[in-house]
Amino acid sequence: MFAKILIANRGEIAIRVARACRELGIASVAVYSEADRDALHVKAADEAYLLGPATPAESYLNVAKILEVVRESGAEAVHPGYGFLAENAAFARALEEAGITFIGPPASAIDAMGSKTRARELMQAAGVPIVPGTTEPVATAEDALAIIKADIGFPVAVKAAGGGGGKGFRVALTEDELPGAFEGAAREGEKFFSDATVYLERYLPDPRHVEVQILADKHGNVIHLGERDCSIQRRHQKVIEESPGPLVDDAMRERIGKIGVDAAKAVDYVGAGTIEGLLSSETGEYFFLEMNTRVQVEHCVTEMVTGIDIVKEGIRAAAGHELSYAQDDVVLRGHAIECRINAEDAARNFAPAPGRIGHYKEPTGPGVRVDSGVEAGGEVTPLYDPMVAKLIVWDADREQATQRMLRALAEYEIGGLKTLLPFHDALLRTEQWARGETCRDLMEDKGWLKQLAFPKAPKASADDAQDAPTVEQAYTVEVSGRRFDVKVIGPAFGGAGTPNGSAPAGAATAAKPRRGERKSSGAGGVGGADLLEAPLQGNMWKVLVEQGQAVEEGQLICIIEAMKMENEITAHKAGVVAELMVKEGEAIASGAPIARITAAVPAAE
Ligand code: MV4
Repeated sequence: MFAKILIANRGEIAIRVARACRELGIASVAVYSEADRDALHVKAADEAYLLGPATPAESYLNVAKILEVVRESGAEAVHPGYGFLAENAAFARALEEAGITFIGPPASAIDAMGSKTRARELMQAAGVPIVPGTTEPVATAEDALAIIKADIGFPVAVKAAGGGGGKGFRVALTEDELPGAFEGAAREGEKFFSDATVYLERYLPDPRHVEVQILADKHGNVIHLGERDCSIQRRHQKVIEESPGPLVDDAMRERIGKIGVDAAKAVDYVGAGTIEGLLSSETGEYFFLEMNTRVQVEHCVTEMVTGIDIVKEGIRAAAGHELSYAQDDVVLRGHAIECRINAEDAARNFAPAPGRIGHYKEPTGPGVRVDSGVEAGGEVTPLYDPMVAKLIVWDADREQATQRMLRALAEYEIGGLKTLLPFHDALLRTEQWARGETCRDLMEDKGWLKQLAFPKAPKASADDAQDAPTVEQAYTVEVSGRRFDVKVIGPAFGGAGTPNGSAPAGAATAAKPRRGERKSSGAGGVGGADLLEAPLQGNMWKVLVEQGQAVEEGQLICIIEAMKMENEITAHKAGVVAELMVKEGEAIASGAPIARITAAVPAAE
């Protein structure tokens, strides 16, 4: 076994790996950026090294610097966690060449699965079912139309070959939508993966995202640990995961498990990996989508129902050990659910909500597991993933696990910033969740989400005005040299004397002007009321309007990418874009002007 492992990651997954190392008697080395000097993952490891400045490129993605720390620390192996360098074949190769073990599959397997067209070709050859479509890249929208008419039919999914996880994914329901979908997928592929190549798949209506957990060793043993259902997603980001899948019975588990094992064997996989696929709820067909060649965020639900430590098995496999389990040893017991606790505001389109964590208390008790990367006083920066913790519960069945999750969510106290805690609470109380549906309608419905985050806002302001407790405040005032004692009696809102120091949610939201919304108007038409400002810091990913264009209130103006999320910025009023102050690709500060929207067509200068 390794004596020392370097963990090339941060946050909850770095802590998860450090814990596995401790249990295996392996020394752990943390690395950190300047922004993470006081981070929890630094304390979780036996030693820690500074990589560099806060930006990922200068720290957690800095291969040269990480290799230097590997040498300096004397680590024999590197665990990449997920994200950052986890699926970077060049990094795996660089370690291999330096005689260091990469805790993951061989670089060739990362490469094979990295190109989605190549992966589809390989899977087809291995007898793994893929969504009907092309395995060859499609050059133009005209070529695509010919293939669709001959083979696939509409609706069709257009996907970037370098993509994955929903980036570069477009749908064309009809022929009219094909050129836009094709260009969109190609453009996004170029932007994110420097590869404009796209391929086509038949679009499946409302499928379930079902994935298979794989473990493989260097002796040719490959097993599966059953499935996870991750159908509850928002903009291709998973929000809630569970195991077993609500629609999967033993026979189906055996069928899709075998598909997963065949897929892993086809690329000589080693370690922990996941086959992602789509399960048609209509026909029960299961199709390979892609393979994630790393440990995943949601591995915990599988650990809870199988009792198998996936991270420890991955480390043991990398060290050349045989798997501790045969397929027959794997039994799924009970039901596990995971809620991702992101620092996001569900009411504001899931906008990132970075900040300093104030009060902090994690839930405990029977069947509850919290994998978190934060503590009281810790800073959540917009530079990294918004997921601050994962709340995982186990119970005998889905219904009881849901009740246990609601209990644990209620026990979880996170002060100082907005999180998805109230969102999860509301979602798990819906009929759709109880029936085991995909909740696609709920995830897309903006009105429902708004209601979620401010459940009592309109009612509270009306009720509280009547029933609010009153406070008395005594002042001494001086008028013309004479002193008087005065008492002021009024409602407890907003002033001193509110029980917990903050105004009720309804009153506070109503009173506080938010960025990007109308502000007090200056003189003339060029005042603050015209200005649309960036509600958060990030990167200008897409600008959808041009100067001089007429816009409706609520129309999409641009998309800012921050903390790995796309944030839609909409027009705060109807009018004309008199001035556009932003460009695609540039960094944007919080509060920076985006556009000036005036009521009338701007006069010629
Ligand atoms: C699809 C699809 C329908 N048909 N592909 C790709 C990335 C992943 N995050 C979701 N992806 C989808 N690919 C074809 N051919 C529908 C989705 C999809 C989805 C699938 C299952 C559960 C939730 C989903 C949410 C959005 C899109």
